[in-house]
Amino acid sequence: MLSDTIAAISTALSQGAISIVRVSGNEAIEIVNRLTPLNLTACKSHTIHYSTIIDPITHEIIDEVLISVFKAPKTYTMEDLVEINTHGGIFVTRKVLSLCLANGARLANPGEFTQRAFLNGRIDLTQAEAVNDMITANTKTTHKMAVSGIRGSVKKLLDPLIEELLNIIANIEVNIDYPEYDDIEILTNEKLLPMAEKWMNKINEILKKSESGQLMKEGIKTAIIGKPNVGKSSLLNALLEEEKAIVSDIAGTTRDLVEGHIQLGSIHLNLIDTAGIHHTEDTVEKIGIDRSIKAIEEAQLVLLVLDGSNELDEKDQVLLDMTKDKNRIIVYNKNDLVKQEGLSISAANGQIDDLIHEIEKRYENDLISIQEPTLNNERQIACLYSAKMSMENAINAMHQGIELDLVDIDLQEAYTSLKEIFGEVSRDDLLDTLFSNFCLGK
Ligand SMILES: Nc1nc2c(ncn2[C@@H]2O[C@H](COP(=O)(O)OP(=O)(O)OP(=O)(O)O)[C@@H](O)[C@H]2O)c(=O)[nH]1
Ligand SMILES: [Mg+2]
Repeated sequence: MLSDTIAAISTALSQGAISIVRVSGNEAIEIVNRLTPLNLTACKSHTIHYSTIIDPITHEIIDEVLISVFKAPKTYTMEDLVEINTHGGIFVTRKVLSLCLANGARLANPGEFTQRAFLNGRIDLTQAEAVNDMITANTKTTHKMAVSGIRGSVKKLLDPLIEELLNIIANIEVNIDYPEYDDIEILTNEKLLPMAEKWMNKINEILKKSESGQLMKEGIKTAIIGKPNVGKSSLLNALLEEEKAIVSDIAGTTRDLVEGHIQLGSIHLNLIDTAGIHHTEDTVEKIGIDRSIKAIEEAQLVLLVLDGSNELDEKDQVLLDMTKDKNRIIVYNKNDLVKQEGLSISAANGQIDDLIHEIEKRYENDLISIQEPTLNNERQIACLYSAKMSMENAINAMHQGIELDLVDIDLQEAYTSLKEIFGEVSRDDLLDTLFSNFCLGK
């Protein structure tokens, strides 16, 4: 598969000042050479040349261009790579690409340039993923994570742990082959268990920070809940600073979930305004209420709104009970009418600063922990998690005095899971799916 030469438009396909057509593979230089009067084969690597692209059949000039020549192996893909900067018109860019394809290149799949960089060993899988993260990053936090990911932060983070794991495995294997300890129990208790437990602590720490990182990256699923008319939709609008949801003094105004996104400093909330929860015979309202209950279950943060201008009743109590185990913030709304003890706001008047401070305070630690290196996505976290599970099995086995060659199997599994993070033991179909999420030409 790597023997063919691929081509694609690497810039967005819309009108712009310039577009780039990228060609990579053994024949990249030769193919583009057929389209230009320059002698590209004689050009030095990492040089840029002003020239024209000419249709070799009609001899028509297609565009004046800049051609960059990068010779293997110091290129993005580690293959010969040519980039043609065309004028940024859709027609001309497509024409240049089609000439490349007519002269021996194959259209690249999404992400295939980066996939080649990975398959040719220039970057590991976490770095390849970070390339995509960089393209999709839209906040300071996601950008920062992408930069460190591209620079190999995950490898730096996990290399010492891989080393320590190998050390534990080596200790076991030496003792299986050349038992220096007569009593295996002494070896496990004095040497292996403390090493394994120390390792586990570090893994747990990384998992915790990585989960915080994910939360900051994906945004916190936040449900605004409460009985009808307490001001949930008013609160959504106040947070979004726009009139997104309908507000009225009729109980049961909101019947379906209304969503919005806000950025509070580095904290990103995915907000859902829900239908007021109460007992009703109205079929449509009932469906809305079922959705509200589901939204509460899925929420990572619940903003429970109470009407501070009225006595709490059993409907409020039901919601207080329903959410008691959730990560929740209780807010008394309508403090312009009556100000209650506790966190109080006036959603209708946009007086919600205290609530915003409370949210910021709650996620302060998550923000601090993402200043440190973490894993960068769910796939990596899942691999590390399975490494942790294998180590947990190994530790349990050691505690039970189970034979070391069996413990060794669990440890080998932990090692394989760690290697999988870097794509060193990945299945091809998994890799294909992963890279297919990339842009064309990347
Ligand atoms: N005085 C006062 N009234 C408010 C405040 N916030 C909301 N209201 C009023 O309360 C009523 C209900 O507001 P909504 O935001 O529609 O309440 P809701 O909780 O979304 O109601 P449902 O969608 O029916 O469940 C409206 O008349 C709002 O103007 C506030 O801070 N002070
Ligand atoms: Mg509403």
